[in-house]
Amino acid sequence: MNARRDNSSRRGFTLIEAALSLVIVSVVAVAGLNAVSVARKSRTHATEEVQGRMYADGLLAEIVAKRYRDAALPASALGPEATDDIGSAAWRTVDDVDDYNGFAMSPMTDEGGNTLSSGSWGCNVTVEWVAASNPGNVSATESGVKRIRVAVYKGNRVVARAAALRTLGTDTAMMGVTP
Ligand SMILES: [Ca+2]
Repeated sequence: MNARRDNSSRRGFTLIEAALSLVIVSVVAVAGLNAVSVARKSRTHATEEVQGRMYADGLLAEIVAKRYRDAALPASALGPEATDDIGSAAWRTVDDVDDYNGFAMSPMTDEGGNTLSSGSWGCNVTVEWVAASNPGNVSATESGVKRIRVAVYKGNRVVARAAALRTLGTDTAMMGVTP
């Protein structure tokens, strides 16, 4: 009698153990899958950040290579002049740094209109006058210094940012032209 009771209680305990084991295995499996998913996402983000950095640096290099301001209309406001075409043509017909103010594109293309990315990539650009003594302060009027900021995104995520200062004096030093 006693022996039978011992046997049945041992069998019941084993069932509880089995149930607990299943729960533990499930929890461990879910945790493992989550860890794999997080690692994969982080690797994807790291790869995208390298790619985003290339797009941002490439576009910034294109912009800073332009003249500081329009040669024919040096006193014009920030942004493209009537003779510039930065939006509708396949290629960008621009001649100065601030023609890119407000510029946005998706997918990424080079200056000649060649596609560099899928449609999930894009960017936007801001060009502002900043105080010569403090490039962190935006200036409402011509200061001789322009700050160019490029933000590259993929989907809804800003992947890379790049910025540079371009000065009026650089036109003479770098290009041999009178600004
Ligand atoms: Ca222009």
